[in-house]
Amino acid sequence: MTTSLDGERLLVLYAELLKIRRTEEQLARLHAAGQVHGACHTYVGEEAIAVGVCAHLRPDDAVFSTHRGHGHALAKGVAPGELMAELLGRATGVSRGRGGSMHIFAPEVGMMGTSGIVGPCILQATGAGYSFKLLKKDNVAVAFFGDGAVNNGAFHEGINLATIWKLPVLFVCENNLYATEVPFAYSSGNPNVGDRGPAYGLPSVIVDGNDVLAVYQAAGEAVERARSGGGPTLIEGKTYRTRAHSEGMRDGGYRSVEEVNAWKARDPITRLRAYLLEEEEAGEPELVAIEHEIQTLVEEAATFAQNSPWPDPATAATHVYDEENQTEVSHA
Ligand SMILES: Cc1ncc(C[n+]2csc(CCOP(=O)(O)OP(=O)(O)O)c2C)c(N)n1
Ligand SMILES: [Mg+2]
Repeated sequence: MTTSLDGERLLVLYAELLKIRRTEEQLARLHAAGQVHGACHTYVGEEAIAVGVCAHLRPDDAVFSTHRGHGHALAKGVAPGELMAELLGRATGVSRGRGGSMHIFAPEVGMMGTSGIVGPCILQATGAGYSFKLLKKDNVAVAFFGDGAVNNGAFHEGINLATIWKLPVLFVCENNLYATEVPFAYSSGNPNVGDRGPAYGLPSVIVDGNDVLAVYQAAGEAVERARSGGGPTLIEGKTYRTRAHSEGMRDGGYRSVEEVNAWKARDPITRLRAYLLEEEEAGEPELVAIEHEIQTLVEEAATFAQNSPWPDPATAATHVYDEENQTEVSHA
């Protein structure tokens, strides 16, 4: 690990990683208690990718995410309480309790949606990049996607268009080695998604996705290139999810305990913590204070979510159409 970031910025990254981890652990407990309605795919072990990329983004930059998108939403600025309330189906949820884990939308902070469909986020980010270019804005669009998306046609179509039109897009592949229980080694002849970039004429980089500083560095260069008209970048982060594919699912038979433990030993949060202490960027009391602060934030978020009202059944048909710009339609 190495960086030119100052101590203050490093502690922000540390707090962001912890915020995602503790929120996911809390959601897992709520799921086990039967309080989460619908699926819950946690991002535990992969936090460094969302944090390292989103640290460079502005609220008006657009993120398009996956089924494993809580970390992207939190890193982009969605409050833990609104995220948890959404998974609990409450009216205070970020999508007013209508969407759940895979419909997290918060356009006010540029969170343009988690999604239950694997692949389209690549095309949506390409489209957003195209609109930014047409509008002559210096915004960037980011697609986060898993290794399971890269043999979908969306990968080829989105990446090719973005490259030839030099669109301001970051294609961020979170290669956690499995698509549910299918090893990437089985579904691809080349273990490196990043190796595909040169075939498209697309700048590409492969990084240790469990090293937030390496991700931060690669994403910084990619965002700079995109904002200055240099076009897209493909970033492959090698990472690993240390919980089951989805909460409540079995987690055996397709990977070994030894493999899981080897990756747990490369935990992105533990590694940054050790780096901060070794490099004397922070002392133990400072880190413990941040850990308490995040613990409190997440506990309060859970209480907020659990105490929030259910949506009023009378409002079931609202938020379906654009209510602000409705015009009367005559059926005469
Ligand atoms: C188009 C499409 N095909 C199949 C599925 C079923 N499915 C849900 S998650 C998943 C695996 C995705 O793996 P990956 O993209 O590597 O993400 P990860 O779960 O590893 O984060 C699949 C195949 C889907 N949701 N959408
Ligand atoms: Mg995967």
